[in-house]
Formats: sequence, C-alpha cells, structure tokens
Amino acid sequence: METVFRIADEVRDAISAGAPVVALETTAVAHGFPSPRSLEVASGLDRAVREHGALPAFVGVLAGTVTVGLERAEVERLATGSGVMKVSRRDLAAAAATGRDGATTVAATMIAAHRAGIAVFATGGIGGVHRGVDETLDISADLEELGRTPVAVVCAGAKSILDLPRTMEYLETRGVPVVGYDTDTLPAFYVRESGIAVPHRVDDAEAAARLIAAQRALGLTAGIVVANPLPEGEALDPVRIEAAIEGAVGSARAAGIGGKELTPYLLDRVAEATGGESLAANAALLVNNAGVAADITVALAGLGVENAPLPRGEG
Ligand code: PSU
Ligand code: MN
Repeated sequence: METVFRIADEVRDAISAGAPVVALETTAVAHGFPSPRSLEVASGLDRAVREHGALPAFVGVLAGTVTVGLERAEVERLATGSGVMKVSRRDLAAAAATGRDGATTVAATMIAAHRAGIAVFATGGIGGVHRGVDETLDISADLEELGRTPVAVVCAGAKSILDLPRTMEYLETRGVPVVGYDTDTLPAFYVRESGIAVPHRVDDAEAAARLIAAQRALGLTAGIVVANPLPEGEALDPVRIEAAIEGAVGSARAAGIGGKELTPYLLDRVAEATGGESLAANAALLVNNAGVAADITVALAGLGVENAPLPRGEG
C-alpha cells in the first residue's frame, strides 16, 4: 500500500524544533468557496498565520495520502479540483485505500494535526448538532472528535444552521471546554453573539495558551473550542441571516438532503440567499481565526509547551 500519512519536511522540522505551527483545514476552503475565490482565501490564511509568527500547515488527502503541510499547488488542486471528497473521520480509510483526493473536515484535520504533533488548528465554524436532530440523529463527527482528540480549534463558534443550544450540551457531555475569546457568549459565525453563554472566557492569546497547557498538564484528552467572534465591521444583519438560514433548512428538508451533503447544501443556500455577503464574512472570519491561532501557538511556545511527541515509524 502507498504511504497513507505524510508530514511535509518543513512542518516536521518546525514541530521538532518546538516552533509555532498552525493546522488549517481544506473542507472550508474547497467546499465553502467557488474557485477562484477559494484560492484567495487559502492565500489569505497562509499569509495571516505567517504574519502572526507561525508556520501554516494545510491538511488534506492527496491521491490517498493524508498530508500535513500541503504545498501551495496542492492546496490549489483541492480548492479547484472536481470530485474532491469531503473527508471526515469515517472517510479517511476509504480515501486512502482508493487513492482519492479529499478535503478534510474539522474532525479529520484534528486527527491528522494530532498525529503530526500540532496543538492548534484554525477553521471557520465547527460542525454540530443539526436542527431536527430528534428525527435525523444528525450530529457532526466534529463533536465526537473534540471529545477525544487534544487539539485546540479556533473558530467563530458555529453557524445557526445548527441547533446551537444542543451543540453546547453535547460538548459539555463530552467534556470539551468552550472558551470565549474576549467574549462571554458563543459567537454564531456571521454574527458576534448567539446569546448563549460560554462556560469560560480568555481575554488574549497568553490566557488561551495557559488554558491549553493546563489541559495537557492534567492529561485531559479532549480538544478545546476557542470561540472567536468575527471582526465587528464584518458581521451580518442577524435578522437577514436568520431568514436565509430558515429558508435553507426548509428547502433541505423538502429536498430530503441528509448525511454529509447537508452541511455543504445549507452553506450553498445561505450564500445564495445573501448574495456575496455571507462569503465575504466567511473569508474575513477564517483569516481572523488563523491570526488568533498563530498568536496562541506563539504564546504556547513561549510557555515552553512541547508539541505532542511525534508518533513512531511515520515517514
Ligand atoms: N460549518 C461551516 N463551514 C464549513 C463547515 C462547517 O460553517 O465549512 C465544514 C467543516 O469542514 C466541518 C464540516 O468540519 O463542514 C462539518 O460537516 P458535517 O456537518 O457533515 O460533519
Ligand atoms: Mn452530519
């Protein structure tokens, strides 16, 4: 069998040297934006991480190899290619065995980041408990992953395409700290506040790093959600966005959309209903989260926190 897992040399060297590295996912880029916008977003993420003093490590699947630290051309291949799989935990082995290209979700990116020894990962929004869960049992694998894999995920909360109160309950059950970054409520992606209180708050990157370090020192194996509201000027009108989301959830139900197709379907409908606005906000918050994630990794390095040891026998 071909190599199923690979860490780019530059990323491996940085991790070994204890230098700050931020993992980045590819599903939000490849399935969240049409090309060529997806390429601009990828470049923006790369630049933000570097400007904040860390090394970016995009994660994705290239012809069946789960790769940490994609080259620019490889990110472009996933961002513009057709037939790129959306790969979550349950899809990793199939993608590897069949030699497919795939963009990794939050769950799959966490797995790869942890295996590489990267402690912090930036994304847009995490998956969660879907509205109508009583009938569908649709709960994103992202939540289970957060419950079992010790990677801190910097995000703008979750979109209200989800059932946010139930998403918070689920994270509580799985023992995942949800930490407001300079906020007391869960951000809801396009808007800065959901009105749902978060259990913990940090006011800067140093405080976030201390919390991550304490979680590790205690030997707790859950991930951490660092919930960072999008920049003030980028927030969308809450009434308008809620209407777009209601419409999207209704049409998904009518069309019988479920499983892994549901999240991308809802995101497309919301983008359609808001014109370019939702995409602009999405791009801005991704880049903003990448900068904060880099600040946190720099602070972690300052605390002398080692990345997780590299697993044996990988090349
Ligand atoms: N939520 C967003 N934007 C996204 C996603 C979720 O606001 O791009 C993507 C992420 O990659 C996330 C995945 O991990 O969708 C969750 O999909 P599912 O609900 O099928 O687990
Ligand atoms: Mn699902």
